[in-house]
Amino acid sequence: MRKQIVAGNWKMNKTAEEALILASEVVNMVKDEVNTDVQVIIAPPAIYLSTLQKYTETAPNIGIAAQNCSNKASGAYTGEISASMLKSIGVTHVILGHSERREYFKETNEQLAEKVNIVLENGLTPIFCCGETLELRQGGDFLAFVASQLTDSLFHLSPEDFAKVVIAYEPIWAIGTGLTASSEQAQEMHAYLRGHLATKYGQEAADNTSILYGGSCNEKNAQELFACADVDGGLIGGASLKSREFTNIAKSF
Ligand code: 3PY
Repeated sequence: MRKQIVAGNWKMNKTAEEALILASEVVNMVKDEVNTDVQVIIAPPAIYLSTLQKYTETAPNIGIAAQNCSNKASGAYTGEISASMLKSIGVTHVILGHSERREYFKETNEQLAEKVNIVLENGLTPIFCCGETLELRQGGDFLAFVASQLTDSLFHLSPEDFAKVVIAYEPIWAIGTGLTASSEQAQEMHAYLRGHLATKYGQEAADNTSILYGGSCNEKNAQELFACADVDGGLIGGASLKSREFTNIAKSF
């Protein structure tokens, strides 16, 4: 059985004090209200990971993710943070290939394949993001495009390593725009991607892979999205900055 997961991507938001308040509220609400079968992950800015990790380790179903990491192991890479550093402070997951990193920092599928490798080598779980632009969706070739992101960055993995990966489908046209994919659009893509995974790793492995939906997911639409057969939770942007709303989303299965 695959895991149900709700991960909050805080992006570049919150001061230190605000981050402490948000994390402690989320952890307390999740402990009190969310089914322990649901895995909840917060992904604050890297500067807060070490402090906030202490909060998250108080519950087994709460994890903490970095929003990115280097594709290099160590060395003269000014400003970068390595997977082994993240591991050493108790981080559990790393978001990789978010469309904002692909767009503003020009991350390529090849670099992301290296990041996936280094994250796995350090015993962390990659949350691998994929998704199409509005032009691609309107052009009709969007299913194959998103599948190729998985092929290029993940299909070199052994079945054992692949089994540790979480996938997040985030249509770029739905990120920060207030537009959400309809549940039919999300289900179509998730089912297609699961079928694509099955061609490489077999149906059982595909069925065991959690595929999250991201892109303006909020407390109003989460229930309908999470009810789709192939949607296993969400990667939440703006709505993860409000403890009440984020917890409500985690209760939407
Ligand atoms: C969004 O929902 O806007 C996101 O980008 C989540 O990662």
